[in-house]
Amino acid sequence: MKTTITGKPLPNIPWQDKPKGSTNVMWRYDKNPVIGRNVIKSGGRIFNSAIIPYLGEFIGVFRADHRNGYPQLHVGRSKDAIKWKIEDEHIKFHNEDGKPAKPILYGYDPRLLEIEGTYYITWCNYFNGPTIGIAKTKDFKKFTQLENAFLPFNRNGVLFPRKINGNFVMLNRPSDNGHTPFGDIFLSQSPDLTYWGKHKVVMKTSHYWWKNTKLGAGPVPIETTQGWLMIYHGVCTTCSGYIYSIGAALLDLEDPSKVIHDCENYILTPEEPYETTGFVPNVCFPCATLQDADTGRIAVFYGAADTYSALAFTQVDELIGYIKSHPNKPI
Ligand code: BMA
Repeated sequence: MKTTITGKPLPNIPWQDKPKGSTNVMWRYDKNPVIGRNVIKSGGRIFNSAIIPYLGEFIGVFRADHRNGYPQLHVGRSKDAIKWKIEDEHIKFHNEDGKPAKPILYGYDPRLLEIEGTYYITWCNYFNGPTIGIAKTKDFKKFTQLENAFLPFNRNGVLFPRKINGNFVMLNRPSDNGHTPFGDIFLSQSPDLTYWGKHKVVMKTSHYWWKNTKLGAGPVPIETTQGWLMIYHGVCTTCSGYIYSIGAALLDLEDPSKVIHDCENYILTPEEPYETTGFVPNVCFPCATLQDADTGRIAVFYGAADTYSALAFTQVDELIGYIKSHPNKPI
């Protein structure tokens, strides 16, 4: 059975065919990285960022680590989702009453999506420690910050692109205050983006070594005819630190707390110099995809080595076939 993406055609996404002879199910853009160091005045490194189609072109919310060390969120625009113009000024939020919100101390690893005509950002926000911040915008000029979704500590808050059974649904990853040495993916639900509950465990770490320390949801899940395609990061611990690889699984369409297929293998792991060398070596951290429902093409936008932004490609039917044929088996 051929798997297709449930969504709109988007023929202008970045794309390159798989290199001849490649055995990978996800392959890199040959001109990576697409964002290098020091492209804006305020920040040296732009990575772990989120992009979406907007008015026939592309827009994004980018994590820029500033010269004072704190990450902030910046808007960026692009005609082709490859060459980006990122604003020097970071986003200044308003409260729901229209008054300027208390400036955020830090914001990182944003995810971005549209639900029913409103754009939402979720990110890791300081709230006496890291938790999940939420904001909305209609025009990427005025941003309204909502209440934080959870108590600290939590990271990798990723909303589904539509309500499911009447609720907003968010994947998230309870954590600690530092470089958390554990972490499973949970799911929480809300009728209004303020009150969150009905928490469920979605996916736990695995005995397979590349994902035996912690997991975190990556881009906004992609709806397909076979289930929600959840691209995630899996982490292992080595003598010289964590290694972040990219994995993929399918979740049940009606109850996405149920994993219907998960894969024993990573689909991308740090190999290229821009992934293995940088501020934090050996990190591939996906935060967004662009996909074309007509062809099943998926472009994955990922942070590399906490320093660069990069692109990789996959095709939905091939990827889901790969997940199913390499199951994450229990010991
Ligand atoms: C995680 C987050 C990510 C980062 C990763 C690797 O805890 O802070 O932003 O990419 O560590 O340093």
